[in-house]
Amino acid sequence: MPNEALIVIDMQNDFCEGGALAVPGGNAIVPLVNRLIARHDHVILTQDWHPPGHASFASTWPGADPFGTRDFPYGPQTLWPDHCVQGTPGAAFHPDLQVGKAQMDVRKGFHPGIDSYSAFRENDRITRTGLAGYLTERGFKRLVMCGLALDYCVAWSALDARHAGFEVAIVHPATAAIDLDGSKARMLAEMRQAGVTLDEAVP
Ligand code: VGL
Ligand code: ZN
Repeated sequence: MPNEALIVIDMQNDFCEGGALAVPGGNAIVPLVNRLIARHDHVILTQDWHPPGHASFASTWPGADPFGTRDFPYGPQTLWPDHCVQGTPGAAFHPDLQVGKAQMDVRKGFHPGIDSYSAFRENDRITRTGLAGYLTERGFKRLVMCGLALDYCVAWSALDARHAGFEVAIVHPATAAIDLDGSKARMLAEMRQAGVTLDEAVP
């Protein structure tokens, strides 16, 4: 479809088994994501791309624990183990990911004090990545999403894409979830409510 783009979210080493913030099942979806890449004409990749000492890292705050919550100027923010530090092997794409035909690579989370789950809007919900403008200028209307993590970066990206007026379908088997404190069920419900389609078959 000429007006459809595939958005592959954060298929980086740190989110796969062996990485700093490993999502269970991350490695196993690589072949499915590659199949989706092969079957789409327009492929866009995203990368979580944090500077060292990023505010979302628990290690930045003395006494704080990973997976805890801290109040940020923009609201409560989950703290994570250090991950996807700019230019490190953990921030690189999974070595088996077929990245060659990607037309765009969106990096997010590089502002030192703001986390960014969504590929469109950072966690302050104000700062833009520029992706909506890019997709609009290129005339895309329908977005197919896959990657990591289903209940964080994929979900937030899908919700923001709906908010920006795009049709959104997630290929459920080509995702994997962190599932922290019920986040998976919560985000699946929010996405359905927002009109995000969850496809159970991989085309
Ligand atoms: C992500 C937590 C922190 C994700 C990124 O890609 O889902 N999750 N940074
Ligand atoms: Zn991150």
